[in-house]
Amino acid sequence: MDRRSFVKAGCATLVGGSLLRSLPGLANVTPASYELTASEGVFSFDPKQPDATRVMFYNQSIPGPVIKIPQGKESVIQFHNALEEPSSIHWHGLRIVNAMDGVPGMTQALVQPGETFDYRFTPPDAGTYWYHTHQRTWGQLALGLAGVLIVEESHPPQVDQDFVFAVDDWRFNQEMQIDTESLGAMHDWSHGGRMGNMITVNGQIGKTYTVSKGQRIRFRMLNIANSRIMALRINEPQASVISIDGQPVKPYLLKSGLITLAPGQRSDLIIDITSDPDSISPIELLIKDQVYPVASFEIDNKIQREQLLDSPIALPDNPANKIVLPAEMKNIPLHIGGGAMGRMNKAIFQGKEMGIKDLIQNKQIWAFNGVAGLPEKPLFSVKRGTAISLNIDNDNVWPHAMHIHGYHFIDDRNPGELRDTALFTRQEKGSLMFIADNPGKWLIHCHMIEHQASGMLTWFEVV
Ligand SMILES: [Cu+2]
Repeated sequence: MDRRSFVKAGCATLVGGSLLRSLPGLANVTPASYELTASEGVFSFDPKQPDATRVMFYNQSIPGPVIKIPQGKESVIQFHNALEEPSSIHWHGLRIVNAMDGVPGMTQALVQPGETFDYRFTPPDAGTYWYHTHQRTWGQLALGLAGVLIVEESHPPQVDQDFVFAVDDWRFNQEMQIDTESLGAMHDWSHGGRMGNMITVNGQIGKTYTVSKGQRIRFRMLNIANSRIMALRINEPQASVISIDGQPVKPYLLKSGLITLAPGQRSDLIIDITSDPDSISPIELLIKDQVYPVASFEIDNKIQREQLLDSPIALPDNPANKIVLPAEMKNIPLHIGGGAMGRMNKAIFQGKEMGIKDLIQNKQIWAFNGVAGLPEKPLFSVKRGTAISLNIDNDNVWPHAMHIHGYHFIDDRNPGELRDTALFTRQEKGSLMFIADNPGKWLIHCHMIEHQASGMLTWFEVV
């Protein structure tokens, strides 16, 4: 490739002439620099359909541009708010300084319309992460304010292609517009959250990935939906998990190609394509006993190699992988109550005990340890370096995706992996264990965003 076509190809990765800007060649002296502008506008989820849908997006793209930043080096992401309402950006899964965590009223002031905020941080761990609004998330995320963030390894495994698969769930009305009338519906908030009627991958209905037989691909899968748990099936038998929520794991082959991602969760796969040339290998979403193809590998007529690669696929360890938990930990019980068909009849909200009718009037229906919504006092306050075991009792009939800001934890139900978001099914118990070594104020919340909005959030402090 000559320099000119290289530059052209490089530009083609900037979705829709976006404002994403990097400063190549200066990375060692000046931090990598990007601009993200949140605005309202129109977007076409189906390129064949002229119907444009009103959305909120970053850099006029859904999802927002894939931001690639280096591991262990400072990056600056300049956020411009061109919305008509305040916003902020949270960097999901990144273990960064508290002031950059993007939680309005806790780690920063709201970014008002017309304002700019510089997010400046050094990600310690490589991997697949994402960014999204953390203001009125149940509305702004449902309208599109999310994107993928990749922290690049200095020595990534050799692959032929590196793909992003960001699956999302939208509720459209008859006019192919996002159903905004049902935003905030208490029925959704008290049940499983807002479920959509249209699945997209990378903002497209029926996304296709062109691959060749024998190719090795890296497949970065993310669930960026408000509330839908995605049970997915890859129809390529040589698909191995190499990382979970950004952190490397000992590679293992997917069983029957099945992978479940709760909202907020990610998994990187290495897939060696075995399907024959000129065939289609669908990626399916399973809902009860129904199967919905949501994307596909289109195998072209070339053969990359006759024999599949057998070179190692393991990722290098991140600093997060080196954390060793002590035998003694501070136990923090976290009882989750409420929701439809629950037994909760009262909870404390904004310092006042309320019956269920008053709670619902305040749009609250869930409680952590009997407290709905963000409490004034933290769930716990500890000295830096304290080992924590957050003992979760999901005492209700709904699944929840529990997310801890700023940390990765070991889940005693799957101690071989690190996560930042853990799924609890109805009545399930489990302990999320980590060392509270990063000072600041950090949120714990359900990543079914409607549950977060209706009570499921609290915070802790590390001093
Ligand atoms: Cu939940």
